Amino acid sequence: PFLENVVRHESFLTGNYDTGFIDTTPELFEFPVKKDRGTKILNYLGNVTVNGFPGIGKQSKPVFHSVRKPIVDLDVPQPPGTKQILDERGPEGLIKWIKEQDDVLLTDTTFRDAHQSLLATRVRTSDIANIASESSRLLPDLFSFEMWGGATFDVAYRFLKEDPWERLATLREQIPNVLFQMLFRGANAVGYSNYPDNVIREFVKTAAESGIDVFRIFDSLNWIKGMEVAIDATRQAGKVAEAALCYTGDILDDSRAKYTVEYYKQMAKELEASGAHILALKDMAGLLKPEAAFRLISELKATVDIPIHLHSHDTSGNGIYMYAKAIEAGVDIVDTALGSMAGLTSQPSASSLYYALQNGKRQVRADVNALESLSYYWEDVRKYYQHFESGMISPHSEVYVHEMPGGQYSNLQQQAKAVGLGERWEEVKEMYSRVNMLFGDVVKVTPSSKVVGDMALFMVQNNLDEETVISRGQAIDFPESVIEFFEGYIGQPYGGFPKELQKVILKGRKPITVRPGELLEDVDFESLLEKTEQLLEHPSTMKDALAYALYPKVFEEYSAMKKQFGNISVINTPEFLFGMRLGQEIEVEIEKGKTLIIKLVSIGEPQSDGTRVIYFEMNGQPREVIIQDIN
Ligand code: 3PY
Ligand code: ZN
Repeated sequence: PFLENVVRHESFLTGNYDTGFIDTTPELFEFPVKKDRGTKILNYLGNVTVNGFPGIGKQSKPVFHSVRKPIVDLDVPQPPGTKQILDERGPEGLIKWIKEQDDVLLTDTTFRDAHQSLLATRVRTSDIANIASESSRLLPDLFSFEMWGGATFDVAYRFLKEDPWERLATLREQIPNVLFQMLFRGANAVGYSNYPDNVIREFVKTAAESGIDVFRIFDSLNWIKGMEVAIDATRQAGKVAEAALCYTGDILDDSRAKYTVEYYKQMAKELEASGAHILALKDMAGLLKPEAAFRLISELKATVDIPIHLHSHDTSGNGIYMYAKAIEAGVDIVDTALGSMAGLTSQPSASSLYYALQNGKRQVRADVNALESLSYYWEDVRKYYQHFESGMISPHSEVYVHEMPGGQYSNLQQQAKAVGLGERWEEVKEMYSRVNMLFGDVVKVTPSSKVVGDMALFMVQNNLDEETVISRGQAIDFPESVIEFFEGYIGQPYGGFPKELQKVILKGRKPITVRPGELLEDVDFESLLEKTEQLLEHPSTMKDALAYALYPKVFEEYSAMKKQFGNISVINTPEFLFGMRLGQEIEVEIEKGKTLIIKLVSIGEPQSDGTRVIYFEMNGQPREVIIQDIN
């Protein structure tokens, strides 16, 4: 294309050029962008077939049978649900409605926390979108679908190479009747450290405009100051601010005196006063025991006037028993997942809870056959992601000792393997609980849980114990996240930092005690928009700018990948993760009504430069791509 540009250039044609011609005519370097979506897709398929998918590697492709989907008449409009209540009556009207319900309401987490906790967050938009219309018709009685936020935002760009905003738009179109809920990490947004206030405000505003109704807002240290900006932004957007108390320790254990019923009641009062519409009790690790749940929910109901929404993980196997006690105590809403995506590090199962409460005083309002039929779909889809399973196959009551959040378990395990500690996983878990005590018994949830995890890996790897960390600490380079934590950049822990350890870790640096958002400069969205436009090579939006503001490097890699392979979210998951078998023929719908029929014909021998030619047929025509074999 460069030579073509030169010979077609006006200066060249008129002979009016000198040796500076190339330097002074940058347009020579603007090559026409090949809009060949088909070739890009073939490049992706060739690549993944030869080199495997990150985190899975090169595997022979499993045989997947077609997924079971419930038969639902999609021409019949969706029955109205909670979304209509919010849109017609506003947050206050919705709250009033919740309080009037006798039954316990459900949030279904299958689209977010369930796969974050079981499958390292890897479930792709296409697999959720494929069942969204059916879900909206079969589960119109839900309080909400938790379907966005937490780790899904980051993982979409980082590993799935797809745009999480498109997920939101696609699902919103298909599910117009049930509230959409997201998990928002307060001043950490959907990232791992505090961001400037204008990023938090703009994120909430844009997410609200794009379809999120309920923002579950928490702070990883239960520091209310870290939640206030997000609560305010949610209220300003006219949406539902669900502010969370993160539960840790054991209120009934006198030897764990730091986090008491009084502590949680006080925090609940403050959150109600700061404008929360709903109070969430976020039991991110599944530490809340049944009797403790009865006691805490009873006390919280007597303390605040707003509805209470309970979130938990079933790691110990006690989830249903615990929920039943919380429901007896009057909790308004609980989080469950569809059966095949429930249990273990995920949420308790909706259908199990249904049967547990059947014919009792307070029941689950849902069509249990609908729950079961959707569960079959997920049982089949889950198999695609088998390589991201944690290996946990039965309840782990040891969670009460290590206190690791459900969403962290499989992620920290991957991290341990990556640094060569796969064989010492038991030690890492034990160290995790020791680090917690070393740090002064902190709330552990993203990102504070990541800090504890990083420190645990670091100590196991370097054979350090609590004593040597302090005595030899001056000579130790601690992990970056640990330094940031002790500097106060993810907030202030309840009871303060352990002073001696803080000194050793900071080595003379001064910690902050104010809200990081007060010190961080606002970002300039204009310049971020320019930047993302350059990266994507097409007009960009506030959504792109927000993603770039949160994780610039991840967004750069995502844009580079998009340029190379185009929109790969249209490829079905089996081929996306495992590539194609020789002779296999697949369909890829690149846009509505436009389908490519792709056949893998043969894979050439590796050349001396490490490349291979991959021979395909696309819509009957022979096509070749050249792939670098990195094995
Ligand atoms: C997240 O922040 O992603 C969580 O799921 C915390 O529990
Ligand atoms: Zn959770």
